[in-house]
Amino acid sequence: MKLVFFAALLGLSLGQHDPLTKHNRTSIVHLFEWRWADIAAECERYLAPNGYGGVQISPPNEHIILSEPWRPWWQRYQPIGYSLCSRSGSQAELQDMITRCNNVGVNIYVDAIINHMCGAGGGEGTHSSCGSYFNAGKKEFPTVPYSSWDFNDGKCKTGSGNIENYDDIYQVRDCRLVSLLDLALEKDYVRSKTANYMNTLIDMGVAGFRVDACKHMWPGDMKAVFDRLHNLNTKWFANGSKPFIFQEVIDLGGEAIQSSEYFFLGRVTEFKYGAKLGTVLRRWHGEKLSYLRNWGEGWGFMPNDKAVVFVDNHDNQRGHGAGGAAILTFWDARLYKMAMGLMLAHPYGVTRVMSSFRWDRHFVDGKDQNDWMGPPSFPDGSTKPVPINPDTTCGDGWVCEHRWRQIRNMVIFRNVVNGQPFSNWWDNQSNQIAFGRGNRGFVVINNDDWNMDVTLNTGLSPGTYCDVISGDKDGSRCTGRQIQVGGGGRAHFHISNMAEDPFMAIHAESKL
Ligand code: AAO
Repeated sequence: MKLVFFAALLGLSLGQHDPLTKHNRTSIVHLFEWRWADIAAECERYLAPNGYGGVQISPPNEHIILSEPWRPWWQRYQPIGYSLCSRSGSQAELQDMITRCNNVGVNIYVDAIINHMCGAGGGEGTHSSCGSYFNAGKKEFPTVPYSSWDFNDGKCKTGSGNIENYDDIYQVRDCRLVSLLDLALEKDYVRSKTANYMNTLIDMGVAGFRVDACKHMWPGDMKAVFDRLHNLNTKWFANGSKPFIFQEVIDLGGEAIQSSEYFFLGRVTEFKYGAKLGTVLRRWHGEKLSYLRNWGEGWGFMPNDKAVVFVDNHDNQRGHGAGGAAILTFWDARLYKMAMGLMLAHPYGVTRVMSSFRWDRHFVDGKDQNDWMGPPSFPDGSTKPVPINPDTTCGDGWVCEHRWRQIRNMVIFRNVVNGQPFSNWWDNQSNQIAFGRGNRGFVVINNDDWNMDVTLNTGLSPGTYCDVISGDKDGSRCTGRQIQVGGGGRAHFHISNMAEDPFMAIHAESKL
């Protein structure tokens, strides 16, 4: 009896850690600021056929609309209410996207903002995405409705009302994050409103949530909200499935609040991962690829089964959040592809791929003056669609890293090697490394300033394999380089340090 009880408890907590991706697909892509109509099309025409497991979408709730600066991307992190019209589209378009993505086995994860509403200086009026009236000064959000009773200000003890010191956990959780009106999640009323919002989305068919700003909420309050969540819609998910929860907590070490406080609620974003990987690939501070032999928990990262990992995110690719200059992004394409290749080949964590838009970077004293710029838009501020070029890339300023051959093929690699152990490590004690995943896949990387010429144990069965970095397997031939694996699994690799992409990857399904 006791055993059954504990098993049930365990099942409950495990539920929220499982992304519930389908068809052995393993990675999530963040289609940052995409319109719902474009995501729906992308699920059908690209994500499902190329093995993506799910999409993190931008916040779907009603948000403030700002003119100074003009329509910044971050206006969507300032909720006005929980109606479902946003810069990405209407509620009908949202439902259509969820349905169409689910129908092709691609999950939708919602970026949920339950810590706060808009900034205290957000003004009064109807400048919100559904046109609802609000008054930030009076803390009135009639569509929810929230009033001044529902905010934390009484509890916050700083002079400014804002978080001033990240070493004081009371400030971090009871005061305003960059002046955003801080909801009193200890109140049953606020818990029920936020849970209702999330339940509406669950009932519409989403698979889970990226929960924003979790460091700024008490884990106990969050538990009270999550305990009210419905199981997933049985039209697409097994009976009794719990929503996947991954929490944004920035913990690079050295602060009072730690990621581990949130493990019991779901997975947590591992920000050390991208910061360290960027440092290693840039070869800063004497770091080398050969040190990645014990990458993962060996580097002081959180437990594998708690982590969501990524090379960059929508904040730190433009200097917000944490990670600083080490973070690799599409702007550093060559190193970025290597970092993505490494992440996707390595077994640690649930992997998230970033898909960005271009903006006019303009650095003054190391700070990008245009870090606020929103997605490609028409003069009226509405977001542009994502056009697809004949060569499968995206147009109009949409970067679509997830469509880059090297990244897309490594997403497939990760699916092919899913469940296989980290194996056959090799390094030259410098910046040339190789490793495999059991007998299903093998990667080789050269980030030294000289050529690589080695014969290695791949663990793969003998045969001819297409390198999926320089090309694809196309029927019975390779469009890029090919690798001969001999008896005993040995293969020769030559990688020039001048190669466009100085790394190679082969796997069981790239065999001719
Ligand atoms: C905008 C304006 C503000 C204005 C506000 C209200 O920029 O000037 O006051 O509106 O009118 C996004 C944007 C914000 C924007 C906001 C609302 O990034 O610029 O504010 O929308 O429109 C903290 C949080 C973390 C948060 C991150 C940006 O802990 O949760 O700041 N990320 C999420 C979202 C993000 C969003 C929000 C939250 C708000 O992903 O897009 O903001 O919904 C330390 C702390 C971190 C802290 C950072 C940055 O990090 O540890 O917890 O993140 O500071 O403040 C080293 C340290 C590292 C440290 C870092 C930076 O690397 O090791 O720990 O330095 O100091």
